[in-house]
Amino acid sequence: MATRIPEHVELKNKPTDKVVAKSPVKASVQTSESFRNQETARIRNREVSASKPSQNDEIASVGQAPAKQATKSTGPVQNQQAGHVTETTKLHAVLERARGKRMLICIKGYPDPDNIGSSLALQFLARYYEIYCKIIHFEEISHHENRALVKKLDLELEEYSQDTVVQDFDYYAVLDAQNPELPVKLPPSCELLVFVDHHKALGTVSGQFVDIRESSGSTSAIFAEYLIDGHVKFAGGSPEETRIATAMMHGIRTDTDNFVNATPIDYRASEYLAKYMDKDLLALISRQSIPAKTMDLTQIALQRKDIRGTFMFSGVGFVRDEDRDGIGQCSDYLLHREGIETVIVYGVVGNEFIDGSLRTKSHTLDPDKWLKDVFGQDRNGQYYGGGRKDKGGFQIPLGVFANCSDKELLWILIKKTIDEAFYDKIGVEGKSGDGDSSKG
Ligand SMILES: [Mn+2]
Repeated sequence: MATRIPEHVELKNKPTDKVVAKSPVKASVQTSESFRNQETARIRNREVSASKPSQNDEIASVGQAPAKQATKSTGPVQNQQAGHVTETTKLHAVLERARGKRMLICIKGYPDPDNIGSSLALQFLARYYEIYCKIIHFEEISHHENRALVKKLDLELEEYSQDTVVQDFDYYAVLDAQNPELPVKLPPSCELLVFVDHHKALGTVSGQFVDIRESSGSTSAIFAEYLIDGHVKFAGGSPEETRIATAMMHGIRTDTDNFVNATPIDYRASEYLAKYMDKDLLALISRQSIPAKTMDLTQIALQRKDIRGTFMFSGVGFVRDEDRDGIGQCSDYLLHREGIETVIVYGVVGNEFIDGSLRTKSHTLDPDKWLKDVFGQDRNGQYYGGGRKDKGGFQIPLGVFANCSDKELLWILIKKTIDEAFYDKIGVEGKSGDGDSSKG
């Protein structure tokens, strides 16, 4: 089980710190002077409408006074990061070349506020170039907050099914995901047009526009930058813009743990989005109660906790598919325990996968590397786990073991295997006990 990743595999991923420079952006983007001038002219033309709705006193306490004119040069943060304007220019050039075509925006994994917010932003930008977009997702929307987001914002997202027609799309986009591989086959002529993310990249990504920035706490913040710096901005006022801004703000908020892990680009984005979002709506979306199931799961996780030094492991057994997010919420909660730096909660979800969530406040543990070390890759070279700064997750298919008729026995087997992989990694010997084995 604990397939060790050979050192060289790990190294392969190391240089991705500088992905932006390395990614093979195939597109020969012509950032010609004429294009720039054109862009500047368009910005000037739009300034008036873009800065119209400044309800300045309404703007939340994001620190900086709101920019009075939405020109490219406003805001001290922006000046420090002048290089990013280039990315915005490239994106607009790529969209311009795809004018009038059809693009599928694919949400990989479970739809969450950040990938929903970014998808809406891309759809908004693409519409300016008359690119028809359809947003699809492959997994069910499982988190109660995310269901509320989609419902309250009345969003049109399509869950992929066999009836979904993907044949007539020229391009696709993947946002807020570590790689662009999709669970479905698109026609060979369908090209990756846009790939934007803030996680550590897995391998190299070949797309016409690739922007991977680990320096950002969220993908929505990167998209806000395209709105701020580009010539297609929110004009304010339309219900659609309000909805998009609200979703993006929610995405930034959740991905940065309520701004605890926010970076300058997240703050800058929030300052901009605050002008257009609906505060009441945001409050409504984020103030959902904790489902009873998650409470129950947390209780189980506490009962079964296994503390090893600063680590806490907990196997919660079989979990229904729709309660999957409870595992992550459990880990969040258990991390509050004094003396614990890293929490991993795992269970069998939907009798299909062993699904686990890692949370850490350790300064030295890198969740991405740690989980990849522990579980390795499958035959196709896909890692079973991964993560970012302070959190990670893993998913291991049960495969044929899903058919085991003795679930109790199966769980003992799973728990023993998983626990031993963890013990092996942290260098402790120990029996995988079922109850609280917190001996320190
Ligand atoms: Mn994200």
